[in-house]
Amino acid sequence: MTDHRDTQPIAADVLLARLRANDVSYFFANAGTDFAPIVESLARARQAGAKTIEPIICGHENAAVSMAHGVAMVTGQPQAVMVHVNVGTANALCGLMNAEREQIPMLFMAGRTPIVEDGLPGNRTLNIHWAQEMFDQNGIAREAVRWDYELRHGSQTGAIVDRALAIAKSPPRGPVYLALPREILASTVDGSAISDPPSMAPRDLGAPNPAAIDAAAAILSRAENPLIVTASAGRDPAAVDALAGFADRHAIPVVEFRPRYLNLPATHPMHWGYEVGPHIEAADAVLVLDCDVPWIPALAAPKPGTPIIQVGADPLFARYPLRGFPSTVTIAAEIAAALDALSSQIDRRDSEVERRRNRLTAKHDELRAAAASGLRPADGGVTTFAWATRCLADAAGQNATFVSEYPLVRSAIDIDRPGGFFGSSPAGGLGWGLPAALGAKLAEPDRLVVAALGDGSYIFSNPAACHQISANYGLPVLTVVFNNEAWMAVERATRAMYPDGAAARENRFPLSRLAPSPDFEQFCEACGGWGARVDDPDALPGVLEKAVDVVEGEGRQALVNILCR
Ligand SMILES: Cc1ncc(C[n+]2csc(CCOP(=O)(O)OP(=O)(O)O)c2C)c(N)n1
Repeated sequence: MTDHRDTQPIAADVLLARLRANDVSYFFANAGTDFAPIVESLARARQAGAKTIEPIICGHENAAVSMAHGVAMVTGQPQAVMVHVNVGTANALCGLMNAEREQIPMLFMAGRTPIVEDGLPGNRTLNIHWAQEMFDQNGIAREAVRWDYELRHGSQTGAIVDRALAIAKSPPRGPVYLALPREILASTVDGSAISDPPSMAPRDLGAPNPAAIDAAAAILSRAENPLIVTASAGRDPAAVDALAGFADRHAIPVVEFRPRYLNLPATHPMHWGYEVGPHIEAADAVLVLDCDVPWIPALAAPKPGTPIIQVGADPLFARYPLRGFPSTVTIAAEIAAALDALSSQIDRRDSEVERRRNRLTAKHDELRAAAASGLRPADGGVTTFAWATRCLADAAGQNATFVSEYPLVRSAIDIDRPGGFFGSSPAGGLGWGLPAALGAKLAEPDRLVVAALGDGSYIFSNPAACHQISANYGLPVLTVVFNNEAWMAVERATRAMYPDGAAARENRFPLSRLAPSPDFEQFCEACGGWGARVDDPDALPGVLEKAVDVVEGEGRQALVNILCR
């Protein structure tokens, strides 16, 4: 029997070894004929008892790429994904777009159809090997990645893996794409590359520019009504503490606008909720922290001439074709570093700050009281998204991680723990939430992970693939479907554009209903999980508690299908 130690290494061996050497833990794979050298390499390593990267079989590419996203959003560490040639790339593209816009590092790989028609190990052997070749396979993914390459020679493998990961980890972080021809993966190589340490360190942002910090501090020192707006400052958990300290010390309110992370604990006295519209016009300075869209210009905007400070790894979002938000001072920096530097430069009298803090805290209390009132539906009423959120928050508790593909009503749930909340990428590619939650569970197996999804989003996630992965790898996640039997976003958009239009007048919106609604709970049950469907708002707390018990106590996945509006 051949064994890892007495067989000449192939490029696939180097690829897998170098992923491990770069601290990549998982290899999310949706395989095809292009994988033969990878499969062989994993089998050889297993027979030799060698440690390898952990392969995770994913029944759909969207699950693979979104699980890698889920692990990286929790740990900050890029993971590896490999899919089948051009067609697998196409299936994964939506997830890649999500990852790119949310600055999620990832090494995304795809086979490339064999280069030659015969004469080399790995050459073409199936009819698909002709039809799957493209003039530019990488071009499918190029707009959604930071860098791409096709491996040309086995001897390049180690250096290319190192380079790909160094680029993925360099801010603004993001996915990179590597195409892998079968002959190259199968080619024999010098084995020393297997044990080499990584050869390339990622770039970091360094200290923020002192002149820009001074200019920003001067603006904030003068302002009477400054406002902080953020979506993703909490991508770095250290920034949550930094922001909490900064907002408190200088008495500046914070709005989490369409947040993708827990940026500031909901109970922090400077937390002003999740809507920027009511506050933006009164602001006389705006500090934008890692936020691609700090307000919606067509709805409400700062007064003309208001100084705006934008901070982030890519503060002007250079990869967005159009983004016109002014930036009086632009600071490329990690959020925590920028806030620390700013904090010591802001100069305002303590008594003024104290007065402002009292006023802002009163407003915070008022906003929270308003959000907490009237959540419970009246007798005979239907379950609302806000009530479902409240019940879910109570059942899951503060230690849970919530992954929301839109439905969680953030003002109805107090999340205080950095890393306790993850929201969808602004790219908005649906189908992310459930596999991202599976990735979060893989990263933190002892934590309760909740996937909160619309019925539309759940269908987009390829539920059969996701529940099968959950069962296969022992990843019990609580899935909660906020089921309004519709694509309500489509209805809302039509109402907003045509408030008196034909669809609104008739209250019938073509292309937005998802009825009849399947018994989604049975999808989970079909994979050994527990499921329930509930429409009575009073029964909801009990059902959710039971579901949490199943996940936590029995280690089984569970799905609660909540009929709600
Ligand atoms: C891949 C993809 N296809 C289509 C859309 C367009 N889209 C945006 S929201 C939405 C409806 C989502 O339905 P659901 O999850 O049930 O949430 P609801 O709008 O009902 O609250 C659709 C189809 C999208 N964002 N992503």
